[in-house]
Amino acid sequence: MTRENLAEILEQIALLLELKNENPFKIRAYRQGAETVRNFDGEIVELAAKNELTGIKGIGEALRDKLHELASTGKLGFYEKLRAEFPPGLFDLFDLQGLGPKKVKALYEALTITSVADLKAACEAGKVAGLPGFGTKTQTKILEAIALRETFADTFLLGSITPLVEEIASLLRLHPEVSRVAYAGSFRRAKETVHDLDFLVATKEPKLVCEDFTTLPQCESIIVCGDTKASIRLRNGLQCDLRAVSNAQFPFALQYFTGSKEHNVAIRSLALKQGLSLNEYGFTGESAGNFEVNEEADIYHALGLDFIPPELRENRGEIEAAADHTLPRLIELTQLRGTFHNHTTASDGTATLEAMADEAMDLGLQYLGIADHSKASFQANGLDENRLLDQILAIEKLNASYEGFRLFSGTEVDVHKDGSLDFEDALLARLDYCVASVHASFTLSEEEMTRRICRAMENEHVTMLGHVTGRLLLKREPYAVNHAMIIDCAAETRTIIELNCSPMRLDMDWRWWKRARDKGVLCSINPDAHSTMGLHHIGLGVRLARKGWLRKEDIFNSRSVTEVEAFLKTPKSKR
Ligand code: DGT
Ligand code: CA
Ligand code: CA
Ligand code: ZN
Repeated sequence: MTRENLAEILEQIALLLELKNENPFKIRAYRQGAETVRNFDGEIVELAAKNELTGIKGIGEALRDKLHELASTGKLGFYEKLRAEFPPGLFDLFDLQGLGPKKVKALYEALTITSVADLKAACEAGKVAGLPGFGTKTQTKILEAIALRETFADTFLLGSITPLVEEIASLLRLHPEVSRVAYAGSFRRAKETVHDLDFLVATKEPKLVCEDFTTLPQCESIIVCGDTKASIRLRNGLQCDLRAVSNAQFPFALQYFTGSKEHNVAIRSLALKQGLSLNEYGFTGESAGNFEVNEEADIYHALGLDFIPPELRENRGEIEAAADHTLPRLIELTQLRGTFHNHTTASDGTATLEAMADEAMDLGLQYLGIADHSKASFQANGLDENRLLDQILAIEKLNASYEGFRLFSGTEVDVHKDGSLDFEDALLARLDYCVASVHASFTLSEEEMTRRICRAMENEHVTMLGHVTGRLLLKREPYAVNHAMIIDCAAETRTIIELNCSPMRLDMDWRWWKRARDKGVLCSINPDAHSTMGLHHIGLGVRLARKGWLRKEDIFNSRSVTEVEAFLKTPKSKR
């Protein structure tokens, strides 16, 4: 049982109770319980197992008993009984973009839809459009969501599988016959989404380690188990491959299985030109004996290259740069001094201003930028002018009480369809900074959308552009924008572009950052946190910034609080 398991089960209970039309207060208690569990400052699983969760705000008696049962036995009778009242396929419906409990309930009751397959058939037969609250537009949207789900059935978000990867790697490290452990593949390269995980171990007992790999607690089924490799499927559907090699082969296998394929092809042909043949086991060829390879870096050095960080291995110029010794010195998490674009309970966040600030301090940050939604985002409880003014005062007051830390007051102001902003300039001028984001009217043409966003960036008060394309990885396609023009406009107007590091956004996409950097555009690594745990995504953001070739000097929030204050006070044209 992990913290996330506990929280998810509480959330599922809330959904089930909603399906059953239960008392809304009861439903809300479970939902809040899930958030409390997620954000709890302490070893919540252990405390629950020992039944020591007393006097915690947001966890009443009933919830405490349930958490205790879950953490100590791994099961919850109440939840299982509740689940058994509904067909299991029903839960998949909640994963579809745009389908909440109310809609799922209506589909279930009116059309006895109990699976995604049922829903697809009903939409195709035109039955869903006729339901109250649905209509043809919703029906088409549901079909699109189902199609996306089918395309992405075997694709996972980098950010959401990271804890799982760490867990498996640390279990492998505990194996007495294993001397080295690494993960390779797209995960190591920090691709925003991955298809399968590739683990690698050095061992003298490959067969035994492969067999033990198939008995990991996370394993649901065994795909293959051989003498030197094994593949398993985890409970969440993710496939994990393991290769067991000798200690001498390990660096070569790590280089090979990290990929990308395109990078490897180019590296191998470079090796051939030097009379070396390279594969996953080692060097062969006339000059192979000249090199001693203990680490992966030794392979690159043998070829006359600087070590290439895994994030860059996409054959997009990194090999040439490594040969010229001009690889960028990539940003590191420890270099971040603060972060921007964060929400609080004032709009749709789950943590208060104070709690967000405390978490940022715990993370070792010097400053935190708040940017709650503006009034046009009414679905996210966006702030109107008065509430924003109140927040500015609350932040001033808090700042007076801090030493060595400060909050920056900002807004995530909606960009209207025509590119105008949801707040007047006079109000924006009273803020420390402003993130401008598109949250509605996604279907404009590329030209109109680009003009809309550029117009927002031309505003003197817009410090940074939020999530450039609005994409939700595996859920919602990006809206059409011309990245090249947006980057040019950002450079011209001295507007920072954000790297939104919410796991499902990772927007602007890593493929565009080098271009932005070369035009002098600054990047702000922004978690878009809606909870205290959300702040922890800055680590994921750093991985993607690295993948985008960004260095410390390209990252706005690597600057000290004094530098940031001075920057924000300077008119855009002089920055
Ligand atoms: P994905 O699709 O997210 O799992 O992406 P990768 O890159 O992890 O791909 P995967 O798991 O199929 O293979 C891991 C690495 O192994 C890949 O990045 C490069 C290497 N590799 C696999 N197949 C080939 C191949 O046919 N040729 C070469 N040169 N390398 C390969
Ligand atoms: Ca892979
Ligand atoms: Ca693989
Ligand atoms: Zn937003």
